[in-house]
Amino acid sequence: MDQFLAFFLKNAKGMNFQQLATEFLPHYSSLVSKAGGILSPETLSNIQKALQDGKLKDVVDQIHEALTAAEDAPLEVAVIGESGTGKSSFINALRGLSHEAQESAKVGVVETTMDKTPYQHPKYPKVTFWDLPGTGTPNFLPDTYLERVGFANYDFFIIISSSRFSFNDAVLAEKIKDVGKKFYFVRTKVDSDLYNEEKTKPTFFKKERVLQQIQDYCLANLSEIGVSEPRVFLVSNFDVNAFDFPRLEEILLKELPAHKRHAFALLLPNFSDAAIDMKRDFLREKIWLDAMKSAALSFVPFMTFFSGFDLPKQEACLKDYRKYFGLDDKSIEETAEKLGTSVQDIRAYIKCWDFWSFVKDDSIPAKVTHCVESFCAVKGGPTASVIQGLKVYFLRLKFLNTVVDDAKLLLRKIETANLA
Ligand SMILES: Nc1nc2c(ncn2[C@@H]2O[C@H](COP(=O)(O)OP(=O)(O)O)[C@@H](O)[C@H]2O)c(=O)[nH]1
Ligand SMILES: [Mg+2]
Repeated sequence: MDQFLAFFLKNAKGMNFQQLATEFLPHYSSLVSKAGGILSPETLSNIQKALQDGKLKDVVDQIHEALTAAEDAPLEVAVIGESGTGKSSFINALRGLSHEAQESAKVGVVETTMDKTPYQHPKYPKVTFWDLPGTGTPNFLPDTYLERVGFANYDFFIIISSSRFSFNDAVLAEKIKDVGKKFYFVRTKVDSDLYNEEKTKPTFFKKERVLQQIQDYCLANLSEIGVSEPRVFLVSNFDVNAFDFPRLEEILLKELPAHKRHAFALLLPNFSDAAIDMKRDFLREKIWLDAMKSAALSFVPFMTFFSGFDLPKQEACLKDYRKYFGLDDKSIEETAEKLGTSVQDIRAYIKCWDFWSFVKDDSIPAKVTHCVESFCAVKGGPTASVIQGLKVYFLRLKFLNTVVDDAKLLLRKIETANLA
């Protein structure tokens, strides 16, 4: 990452725009998460063209627009399924809430209403999960259902079942496809299938075989009712780190439009190193794009970016990162309770607590100096805005890496406590 910034500064100053355009895409692709990045193919080609033409102001505008769109993007997820299949539990699992949490969707309540119910994500108010009326009720009218629930508002649909998918589910899937939206079949409660199988056939029980059977059965069931090439994910709402839950999250991310990925990536619960790394990749991309934007801006006449090294802004950024990784005050309190320990005890071994230790960190100015050395060699010294931009860049990377390490450390503690 740092090499490209140094390379960018040097070549922008030397006006080697062709070089910049050639190196930009391969570098960007190597940087982003395996689920894809924040920039759409269209934005990427616009940036490449602007670099080629030496129009650095256009580069700034393209990155700025993409980052703003990513930050403002609402995400609306529709969850459909018959009553009792685990819709509410699935929504709670994706929202990272325990089923007993106050703001959680009520579990085990028989549906009495035909209305759709919105559940806002507790940390990301722009993300809403919609518990839609079931397809199994006599009132289900496939021809008008999608209109009635306002299908155009949803980014994608999850169709849930805990046994066989119904004919109505298939009709609905077809209709969702016809209106150009994506849908995913989720088969819940595989934990209890496994439990029952093991209880009834202890000698022959093999977890993988049972899961394969459920998968085959779902696929046969869906093709029987007319869904072509269905994708089925086997999950337990009690364990989002197991079975197909992580794969489902990754595919949802991949298939979202670029500007919506950011919102979804941040809300993924922190239940595995892979989920933590995925989030880290999105935030790292954002840090890099911000740095690239401020670097480009420093070459635009009369536009010198000088919001400066604004400490409260940096402190707010660290706070956000802590929130994304479950290290904010409220989450730490909940984790302490889960671990049967105190907040002080957790604070003693995580490092992302002390903002001032980051500000005083000597390695950051050293990195900035190293990065501008090659740039200075071209002609003249770096402008103050370049130095400030790089300082922010290295500081935020340090925040991020520290928060990620802390999140993983805490995850290990939770895993150990669960095994004990
Ligand atoms: N074993 C198991 N039980 C589940 C799972 N998901 C939901 N349940 C249980 O199934 C019942 C119905 O769940 P709920 O989420 O209220 O379903 P809804 O009516 O579709 O919203 C509750 O008793 C849940 O605890 C799961 O993945 N595994
Ligand atoms: Mg429910």
